[in-house]
Amino acid sequence: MAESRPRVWVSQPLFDDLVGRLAAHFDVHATESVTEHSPQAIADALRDSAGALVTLNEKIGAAQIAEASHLRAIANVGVGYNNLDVPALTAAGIVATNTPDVLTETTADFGFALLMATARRITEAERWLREGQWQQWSFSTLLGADLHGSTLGIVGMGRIGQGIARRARGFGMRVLYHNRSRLPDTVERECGASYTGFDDLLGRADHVVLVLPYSPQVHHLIDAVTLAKMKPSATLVNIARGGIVDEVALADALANGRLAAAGLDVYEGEPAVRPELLALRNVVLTPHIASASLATRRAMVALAIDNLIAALGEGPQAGRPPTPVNPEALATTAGITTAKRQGA
Ligand code: 8YV
Repeated sequence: MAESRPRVWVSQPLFDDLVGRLAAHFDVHATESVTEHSPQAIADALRDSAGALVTLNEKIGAAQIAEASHLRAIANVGVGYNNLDVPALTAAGIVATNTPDVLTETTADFGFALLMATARRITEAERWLREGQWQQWSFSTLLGADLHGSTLGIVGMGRIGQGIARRARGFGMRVLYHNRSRLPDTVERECGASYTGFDDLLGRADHVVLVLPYSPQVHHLIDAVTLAKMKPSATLVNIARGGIVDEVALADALANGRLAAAGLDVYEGEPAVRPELLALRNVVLTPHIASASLATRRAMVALAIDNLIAALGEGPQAGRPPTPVNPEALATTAGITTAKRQGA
C-alpha cells in the first residue's frame, strides 16, 4: 500500500502557481476563498496536518495545536509573527518560520509614501477635490508640513526602519531612531541616523514612524501620555501593528489639535476600523498593504513555501528552512526527518 503523504494546510488563497509546488511533496488542503477561520476551525485544520502555510489572520496558540500531534512546522507569510505563540510552538517541537528581507524595500517604500501622503494631505486633498469643493484657487488651501529639512523619528530600527532612514536621507531629513539596542556605528552612518531615547525622539521629531515588532511589552506604547510628548504639529505613521497605538487616544489627539495628522496601515481590530478614526479628515487610512506589491507578495509566499518544504524535511534544504524564528525547535524536527529518512 502506498505510504500516505503528510497533510499540509494552506489557510488563505495565495498564488496558485506557487502553492502548487507543495503538491510535489504533500497532500495539500488549500482554502479556496478568503476566509475568517474561527479558533476552533484552525484547530480542526491543524489536527491532522504536518505543516501549515498561514497569514497574520490565523492566530495559533496552545489551544490550536493541542490535538495536532503530527504538526511539525508553521510557515507564516509575513515578517511579523505576533499571530503565533512561538513559546507554545517551540515547547511542542513545532518550527515556526517568517518572511524577512524579501519585503524590506517594498514596505519601506510604502512607509515613506504614507508619510508623504499624511504630511502633505494628499488623500484629504483628493477627497476635497472630488467632492467638488475646489471652487476657487486659494493660497492657503490645504497647507501641509514639509518633509525636507524636517526631523524624522523612527521607532524600531530593524531592516524596514533602516530602509526608511535611507530614503529620508535622500529627502534631506535629519533622522533620529530609537530601538531596543543601538545599531553599530557603520549602520548608523550608512543610514545617517542618530540614536536617542524614546521620549527625546518624541519631543524632537516632526514626523514619527512606527516600525517596531509587536509584543505585549509595546502594547499601546503610543497612548495619551506619549502622544502628549509629541509636537502638536507632528505627523505619526504606523506600519507596524495596530496594537502599538491606543487608537482612542490617537483619535482624541487628532480631533483636538494635539497632533496634526496620522497615517495608519494597521489597526487594533483590523479589518474593523474605529468610527472615531473614519470620521477624521487628518488621518490617512490604508488596509494593511505596506508589503503589497505583486512582486513582493509573490516573493513572500515563495519564501514561506521554501521554509515549509525544508522544515518538513523535504527538498534540497531538508531540515534547514531559510528563515526559522525558533531554530531551537529544529532539533526536534531534525530527529523526525532523520528517522523518516531511515525509514522509521
Ligand atoms: C503581511 C505584514 O501582509 O509582514 C508583515 O508582518 O504585516 C505584512 O507584510 C502580512 O503579515 C500577511 O500575513
